[in-house]
Amino acid sequence: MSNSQGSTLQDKEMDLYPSRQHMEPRIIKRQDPVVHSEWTPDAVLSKEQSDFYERNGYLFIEGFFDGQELSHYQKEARELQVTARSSEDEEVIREPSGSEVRSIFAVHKSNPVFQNLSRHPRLLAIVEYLLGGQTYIHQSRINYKPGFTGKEFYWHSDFETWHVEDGMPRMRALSCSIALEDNYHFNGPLMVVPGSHKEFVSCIGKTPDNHFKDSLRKQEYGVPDHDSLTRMVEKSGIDTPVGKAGSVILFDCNIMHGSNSNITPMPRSNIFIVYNSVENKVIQPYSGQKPRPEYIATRNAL
Ligand code: 6CS
Ligand code: FE
Repeated sequence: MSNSQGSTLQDKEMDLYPSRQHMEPRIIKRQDPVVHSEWTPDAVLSKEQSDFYERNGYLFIEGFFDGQELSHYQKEARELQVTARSSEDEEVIREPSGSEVRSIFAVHKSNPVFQNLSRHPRLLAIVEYLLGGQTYIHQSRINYKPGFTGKEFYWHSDFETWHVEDGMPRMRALSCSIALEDNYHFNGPLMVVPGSHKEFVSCIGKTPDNHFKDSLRKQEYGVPDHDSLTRMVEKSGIDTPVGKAGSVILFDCNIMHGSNSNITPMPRSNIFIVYNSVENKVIQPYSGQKPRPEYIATRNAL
């Protein structure tokens, strides 16, 4: 493909995954690997784990953190929650109706404890294996999902948003969710559609300006149409990987996922860290709109 100057467009600049551009939803086949390394016997994941991630788009690891290390993260997150209640910082996102703290963004930058956690060698080794080399953090946050009032996250592919709104060219990123509380099937845990990471659902609707101001509280654009989601769930079902505090879920940037609200008394807080390959740094948003702020999507990495 050529641009107006007649020079060849780089792969990176071509929109391989157009979304929010057409009147009808469509399915685009994934054009990128899922596991970006060759498995060898000395790999940090077993062959079964690596194959499971490739096939299903996620991997659940029970008891990844425990003991004092875990208590340290839990205590720090609770303290941040208390401070955030009376904070005016833009990094603090509130529930859609009400003022409870929903998320705190960029904790890997603002907080030394979570900065250390984001560089945890055992975790990074797995991330680097899956993404095939050096990475940087595209986004981090604590999601609180408090008891009684925590609201849902509607179905979405993270990559759809990161591509359209942040300019992430390819599928070479993943999220790591670290449970700070025990996750049950009833307190609004992560739900994933296994295998959905191999198809990109191109969504309808044009992104409103400054969409992030609403979408982080309640996402309404960049969500799949009912028919596509129904087809995906009929084909593969829904998994809810749950376990004790300290468990970790790694999930591919394009897996279809969401979570229900939490009307139980048990909060369900977790830390999300999004790693992206240094070979997949963001360019201008594919929507042609203004990029989102640095605390939501890193543009000045390393
Ligand atoms: O905006 C983001 O980057 C993330 N948050 C939401 C609610 N949807 C897309 C993505 O996971
Ligand atoms: Fe998400």
